Amino acid sequence: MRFKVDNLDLELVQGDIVSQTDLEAIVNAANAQLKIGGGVAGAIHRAAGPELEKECEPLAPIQVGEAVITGGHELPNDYVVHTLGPVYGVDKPEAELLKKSYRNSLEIADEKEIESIGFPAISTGAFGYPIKNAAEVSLKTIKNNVEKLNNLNLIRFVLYSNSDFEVYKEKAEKIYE
Ligand code: AR6
Repeated sequence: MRFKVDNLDLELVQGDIVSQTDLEAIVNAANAQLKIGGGVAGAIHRAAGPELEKECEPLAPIQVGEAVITGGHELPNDYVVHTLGPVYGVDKPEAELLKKSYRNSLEIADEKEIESIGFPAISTGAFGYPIKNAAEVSLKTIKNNVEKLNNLNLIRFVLYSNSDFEVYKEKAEKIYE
């Protein structure tokens, strides 16, 4: 599923963030210490190999909403952007912090002249952010920041479950059409 936002393509797919072979960068829903962890972070570190954690070490800890960038190591992608989303019900205001995670991830990638990037649904797993609210915040943040981007021309949401994909699809149709 694809939407045109100015000169940028926004795609929604159901799949695994570590299998996006055509993207220059993928985003990690990281922990503050930038260690392996579970969910997306576990999958990314396992696929990238131990050199990723070594590269991350001097960059940690990161704050909620912050984003840092590393190489992709054994991943098919050149770069990984690591961002720490808010823990729902703990890090407040949640929506502002989630927006910050997306905005900072987009900015750091764009500054590196990256043209294509894939996002998981940050904070919606272990961090408990309700998927409907997270979909709305993330899709609107992208819409509101597109004009500031000089290099990115493809942003892909990679949703793990079919139900998350359906939620994103419904929200994106409202926000982008
Ligand atoms: N590809 C795409 N999406 C995935 C994948 C995958 N391989 N695996 C899970 N998801 P989470 P968070 C979905 O928990 O909520 C970690 O332990 C998942 O279904 O990875 O930001 C870190 O170490 C959910 O919708 O990230 C942190 O401590 C979404 O990705 C903490 O979890 C995010 O789930 C971060 O929690």
